Amino acid sequence: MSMRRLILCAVIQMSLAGACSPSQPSGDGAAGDGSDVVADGEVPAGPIPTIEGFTPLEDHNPDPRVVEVDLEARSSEVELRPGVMTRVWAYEGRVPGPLIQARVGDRVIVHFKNSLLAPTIVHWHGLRITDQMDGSPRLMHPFLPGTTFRYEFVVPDPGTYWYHAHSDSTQQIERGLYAPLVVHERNPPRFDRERLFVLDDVRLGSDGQIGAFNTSGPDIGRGRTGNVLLVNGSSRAVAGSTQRGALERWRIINAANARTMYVRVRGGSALVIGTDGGLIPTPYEFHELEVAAGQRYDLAVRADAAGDDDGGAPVLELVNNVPVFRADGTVDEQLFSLAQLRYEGAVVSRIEYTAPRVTLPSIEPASATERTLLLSGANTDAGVQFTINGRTGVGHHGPPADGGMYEPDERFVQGQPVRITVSANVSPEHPFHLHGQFFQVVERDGFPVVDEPGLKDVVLVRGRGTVTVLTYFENPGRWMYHCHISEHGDLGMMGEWEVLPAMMR
Ligand SMILES: [Cu+2]
Repeated sequence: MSMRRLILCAVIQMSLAGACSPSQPSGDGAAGDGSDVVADGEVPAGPIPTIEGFTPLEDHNPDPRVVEVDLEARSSEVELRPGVMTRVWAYEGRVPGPLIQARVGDRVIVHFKNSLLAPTIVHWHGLRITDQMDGSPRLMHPFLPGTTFRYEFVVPDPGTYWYHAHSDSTQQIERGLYAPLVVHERNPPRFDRERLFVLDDVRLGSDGQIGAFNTSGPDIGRGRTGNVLLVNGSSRAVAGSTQRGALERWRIINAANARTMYVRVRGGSALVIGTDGGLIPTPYEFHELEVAAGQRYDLAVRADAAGDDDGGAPVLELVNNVPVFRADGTVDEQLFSLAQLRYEGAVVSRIEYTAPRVTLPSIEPASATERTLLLSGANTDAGVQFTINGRTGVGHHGPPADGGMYEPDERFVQGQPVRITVSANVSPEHPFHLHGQFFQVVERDGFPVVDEPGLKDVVLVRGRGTVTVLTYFENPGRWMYHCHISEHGDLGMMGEWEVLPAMMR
């Protein structure tokens, strides 16, 4: 049984005490159709948890198993900084765009309309859906201005995801085309409150507008970093309240073009309970959590500050450390508050968090195929070109003009374990993203990794180091892999693998 199915089975067995068997491919051959998650005719679970401060996009389908929404990309003005209106490109005119939420196994239908003046395409980051709905510009032309497209897919895995533009990502994500997507567990763990923090940084000029995009220099080498940190679309920290003893679920999404976030929780205690691929069986403590561009983490946060020695009420706080690298080689902390929640009163009943009892498979199958990827780049006559194994990825703007298809770099068979070792010899770091699959981080620099549990779809390749991930390629289809620093991906640090359905083996 595959990695992910083991997890789903365990979760289901814990929550529903039902039997679980491996899923069968759906009629269209797509994996992740949810058939192993929710049986037909099953009584829907209770209400979906409310995520504080987010109003989900309106679901206008009465079927409780279908979420059907309208989504428009358009130019808009929003208040990223207090008192300053910034021209953005945004889903439904908001930054971040509206929350789309569903329950695992639900069918999601998105009536998308492009009201921008540029082509765009929406990618559902992390969802293991069919490749025809993935929003890959290698498979499908971005939608022209004024056109519509009907996305339809079944969400197979509970977790914290996001959706964003995948054409000219450097500009389109920076201009605001990103939004959260949450797939709730069938029977979610209990919390007193749920919150969501979508992190970003944006570069604003003195006029409050998004500055010009450079085609060379540090913006390309390191990726574009902003001068304003945003949390949920504002430079101001989220303000609110909590209660002493409360247990909260915080979902964190890094939507920045390039910046790695280093988040901490103060005035309470926190555990990592989930990664890109959903809840993990082994929650862990942290002082500072590295969240690379594209990654997500779920935290269980307990409002248990020791007290109020100075006479004031304590505050539960989410902060981001933006390290300052000094010329003498030292690194200073620079802490920015992302959320400040005042303690007000106390909870009556204290909820304990229990992780799902899941068993991950061996992460070292003897049969695993080995592959290596070298992320690199060089200055050429055509400007900076990034490469993977010497190839500059193409297809950011759509399939070939002659109506054909690009060839994938390699074909694998569904269920085939593959160890992928990624290294880089250019730029300080690369968040490596694989579409349509999850993987486990198994080694860094040749040594086993013990502190990065859980399933991921983005892993940070640091400096000149190497990282090895193991995937089982469970989802057939054609899947992009690329650096999630938009500037690198857009300039060629991208490729594509095809996963053939197991029945074709
Ligand atoms: Cu990169």
